[in-house]
Amino acid sequence: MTVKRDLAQLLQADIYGITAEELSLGRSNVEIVKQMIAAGITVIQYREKDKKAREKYHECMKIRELTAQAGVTFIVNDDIDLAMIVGADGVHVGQEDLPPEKVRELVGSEMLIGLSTHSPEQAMEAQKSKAVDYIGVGPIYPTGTKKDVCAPVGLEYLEYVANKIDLPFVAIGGIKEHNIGEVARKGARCMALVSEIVGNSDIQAKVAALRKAMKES
Ligand code: 3NM
Repeated sequence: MTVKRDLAQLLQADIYGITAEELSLGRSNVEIVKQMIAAGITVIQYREKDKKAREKYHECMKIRELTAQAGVTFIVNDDIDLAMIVGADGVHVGQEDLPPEKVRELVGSEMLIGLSTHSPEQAMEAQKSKAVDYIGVGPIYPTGTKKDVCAPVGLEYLEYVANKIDLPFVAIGGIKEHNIGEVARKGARCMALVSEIVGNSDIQAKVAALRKAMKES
């Protein structure tokens, strides 16, 4: 079976960047994406809960241009229509969004579909569905970034996924420089961090420090 180009890239990524303008110390989502690319991040998700569709469209068009130039995989959170219109590489949905099989019908066979999961049952179901390319596994630790998320599932759920689920996965939720080594030791190779990256004034230095902490684990 051939692996989609963007999935192959995702499988190699150590850090998965996600935007959050309200935590970005006054910098725009586009500026943050530029800095993530400069830091060598190869998978970036546009996550924006507060803006209207037109503004999100303009931001995503710019981000698509920047990520395409840099060869970075671009994923849009939640908005399937937006992901399709801007030619994103993937769309990431949650448990309460449209079922992944239905998302697949809309986006076609090439676009990546990511699904947030929070329990072994949800991971099993994602694996069975065949429509999902990768899963998010979290929240590993408490997080204030995602408003409606469940209580932390801890490292136990991560270990379950690392040992029992065949899908590629991204660990998420409350991951910081001080605990990223622990997450790596439990079997995660790709980590998504929001506040720890966008909330830092020197994103390149922070990403380098995160990589070092992962390697030393
Ligand atoms: N999804 P931070 S936790 C966007 O568990 C998101 O599915 C989660 O932000 C999940 O790195 C989360 O600042 C927020 O804790 C992660």
